[in-house]
Amino acid sequence: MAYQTITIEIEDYVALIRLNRPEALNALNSQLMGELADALTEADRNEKVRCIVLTGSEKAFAAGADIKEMAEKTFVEVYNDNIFGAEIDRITATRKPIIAAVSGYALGGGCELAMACDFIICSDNAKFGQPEINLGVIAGIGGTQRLTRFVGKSKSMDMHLTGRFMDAAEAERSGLVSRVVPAAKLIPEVLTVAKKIAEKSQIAAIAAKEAVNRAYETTLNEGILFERRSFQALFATDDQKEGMAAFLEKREAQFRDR
Ligand code: CO8
Repeated sequence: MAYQTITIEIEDYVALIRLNRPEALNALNSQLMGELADALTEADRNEKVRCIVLTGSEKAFAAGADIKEMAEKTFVEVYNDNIFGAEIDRITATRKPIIAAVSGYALGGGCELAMACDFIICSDNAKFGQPEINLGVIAGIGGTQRLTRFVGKSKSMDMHLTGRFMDAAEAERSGLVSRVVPAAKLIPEVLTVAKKIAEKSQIAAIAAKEAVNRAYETTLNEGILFERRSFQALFATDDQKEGMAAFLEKREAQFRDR
């Protein structure tokens, strides 16, 4: 499918999706969110894709929702359009692992989009923030909930109430990102991580993603039971037999997603 606001390259079972509105620092407008949701749905169905990397430019992952598109809207319009609601739900419904590779600004909806991915690797020039309060609004696609789960109440309140930015070191220290890498190496490093994930059993990768996400949706006991059932169910797969046999035979496993 031809997209105008994003680009996609698929290589070695990894889809690299780039937000591509450089004139607006990749601000998220309706077209971009629609195209991104479509691309992720497509990637989920594509057998040539086993892991997805979502990135922006060196200067900006995304500087937020498009303020020009939103500025004149009324309550009735944003309510009736459910602005970005359906798209972010489709994005988080993606079953295959998605890594956000963040360089530069990840602000407002940009920070929220990064947090809607499975984990974030950022470059040392990254800046995260929820500055919506400066515009007289608040986060609208999960920021108050997801940032709080990532970094805790105190830091989340600080970010949402002051609108200040968090640099890469603080983001790593507080658990918002899993790794920080030099800006020039961001994409190669993240692609290496993505290729490593792409080599795993796809069934186990999706089960791991579902189980970790359960930690945010349910009680500890329910989550542990969900994990236990998924673990047990994986013994019905050929990949479990192959993975364990390969270990015992001291060779690389050849997973076949069965
Ligand atoms: N929307 C639209 N255009 C933008 C945005 C944005 N969020 N951010 C930057 N741009 C545009 C600028 O207008 C400018 O365009 P032009 O050259 O035509 O004037 C171009 O990108 C370059 O930007 P700057 O000249 O401002 O670049 P600087 O390097 O000086 O500054 C900043 C970079 C600090 C990132 C600055 O651009 C900035 O503060 N941007 C806005 C950040 C922000 O407030 N983000 C939050 C937006 S609100 C939001 O995300 C709500 C989420 C809820 C989503 C659910 C409902 C939709």
